[in-house]
Amino acid sequence: EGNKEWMDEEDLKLVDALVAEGQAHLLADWPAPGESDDGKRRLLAQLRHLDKSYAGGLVKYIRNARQLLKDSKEGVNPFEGCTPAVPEGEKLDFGSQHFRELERAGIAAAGEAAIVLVAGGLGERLGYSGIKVALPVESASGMCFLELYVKSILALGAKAGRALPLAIMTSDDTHQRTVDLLEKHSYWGAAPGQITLIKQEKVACLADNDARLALLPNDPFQVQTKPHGHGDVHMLLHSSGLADKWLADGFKWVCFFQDTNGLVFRALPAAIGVSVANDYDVNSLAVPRRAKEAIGAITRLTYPDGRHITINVEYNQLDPLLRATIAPEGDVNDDTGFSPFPGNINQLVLKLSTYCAELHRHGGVIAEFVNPKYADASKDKFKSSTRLECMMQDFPKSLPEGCRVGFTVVNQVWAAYSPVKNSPADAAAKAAGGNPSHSATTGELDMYMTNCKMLQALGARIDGPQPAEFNGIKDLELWPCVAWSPLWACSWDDVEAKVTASKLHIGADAALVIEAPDAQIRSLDLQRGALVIKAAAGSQEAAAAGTDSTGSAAAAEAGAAAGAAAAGAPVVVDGLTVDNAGWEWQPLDPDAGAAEEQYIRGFRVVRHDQLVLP
Ligand code: UGB
Repeated sequence: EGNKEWMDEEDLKLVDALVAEGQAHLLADWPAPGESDDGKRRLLAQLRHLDKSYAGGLVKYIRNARQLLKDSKEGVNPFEGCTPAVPEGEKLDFGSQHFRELERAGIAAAGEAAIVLVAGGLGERLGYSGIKVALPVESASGMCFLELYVKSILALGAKAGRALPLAIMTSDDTHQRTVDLLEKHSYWGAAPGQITLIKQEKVACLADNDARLALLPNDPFQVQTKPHGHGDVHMLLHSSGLADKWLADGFKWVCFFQDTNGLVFRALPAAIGVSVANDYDVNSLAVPRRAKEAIGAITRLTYPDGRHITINVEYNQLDPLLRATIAPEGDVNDDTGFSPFPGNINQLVLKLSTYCAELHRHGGVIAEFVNPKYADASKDKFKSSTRLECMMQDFPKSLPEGCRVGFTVVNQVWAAYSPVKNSPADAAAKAAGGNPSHSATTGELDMYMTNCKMLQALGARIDGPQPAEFNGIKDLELWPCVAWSPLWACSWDDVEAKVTASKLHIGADAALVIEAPDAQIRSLDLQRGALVIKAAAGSQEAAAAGTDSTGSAAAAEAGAAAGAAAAGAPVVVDGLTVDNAGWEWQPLDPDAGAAEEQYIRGFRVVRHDQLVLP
């Protein structure tokens, strides 16, 4: 009691409210005033911080937790009475005429889209010590994920003649390093204020079924905290005022995506096109999913009262739900080799007016859940403290009846979703079990495959792929290592306009990197080796003839032979044959040291020689 005398009014109010909510233990062992006062102030400051950073405050958090812990103990099934079914949605073939029409429509509408990246998670599963958005998407260009995303948004904005806003959700684990990365690269040319960082806070851990907050075992003046999940993004877009600002600024769509899918902007514009065509309030991008694969499943649920929603059901809940209802065999592949339930990839297109209205209704706190690890069957004790969590894809769960919720499946997984999530050991095990490894290895190889298949579909002659094995992941396909900046091409139409595909040949061992935004490839025989078309200040035409076999020194000659054009003119590759020693994707020697970025891929790129233009 003596300690209360030095507390200010705000502390007192919070302490009284917490004690009334069963949290007296937080202060029960406090020594008399004058002893450990710094520690006590530290705890009070933390409690105030936790109170402010949760919509409704700590008391609301504790009440929500108590109810969810009770439900969990009693085994309440969140899908009680629900009948699942395979939902109907738009299924697209990457690059088909229909896909390209939707992509065109989506790019036109992207001028009215705000973009949100959730990047508060650390790569613990991946075994990478840095922030994941700093990882190279692939080694040919070395472009990191954040650069790829920012440049994609710049490219879409340039088409619309408008700077598209990007919000990045960070956490204490990732915030400073994300700021540093952006500043180091001068935001890759984004306009001042175009990128906003919103930081999620951790939430208090819970020690028992009464939702008593857990103090750290070695510090009686600190509550243990853990991440609340990517669902925080909705609360933050509301509390920061960003969602409302975008609506007021005339934006119509808000698109969400996760941190390490280099292919996200290959499918997102078409998904925006689908949203426009169907006037969807919510549209989730999805890919074919193998039964039991550890990604959520888009499912149509019908409640006993006839209501129905189309929602993500996490993979560990889908199988028991199916067994208990329509399919005693559970989640199994059909004759397409995939589960009939498409896989959620957490790329969402939401109608901004509906989104903002919902945020005002519930503050952005959506569908929390708790997942305690119980010490025994009595479910009275936890093995370790737990906390409430939430997922961004659960947003539609609270939507009112009548909202239009759909999804868009891209039938070619390799063109839409290849995230970097798993450590080499986990990745190899997943691959051995017939599942996508979602590794740094496949994240890189799938970029090359997608780029090559796009060029091939447009009429280019692409050799390969070559069989490969890296990090114990067998049966990989190493396509020619083709990478380009989104500022060069961010759509099928861009690629078609900038490459005369019928006059392009790329050999199986070749690498091609296109950075120059206005580069044109009119005729290129990249027989062997590496070609880099750089975005140079004062670009010059590299209309080149003859054969390069001596590496970069030949570039000047090649340019000079064709007569270098005025500075600033686009690089035009016309009549160029390239044959040099190139780059080698060399499996790592397990006994030799390697950088983390190489280790998680299982290879290093040895750069023997290259031609650099201009
Ligand atoms: N993230 C945050 O920003 N904050 C957090 O507190 C946590 C994460 P994970 P997860 O695509 O394979 C999701 O950990 O949550 C960011 C879907 O729920 O990579 O296990 C983090 O930085 C699941 O349905 O994924 O699983 C990252 O950008 C399925 O679609 C993103 O949230 C699965 O992804 C995802 O975090 C999948």
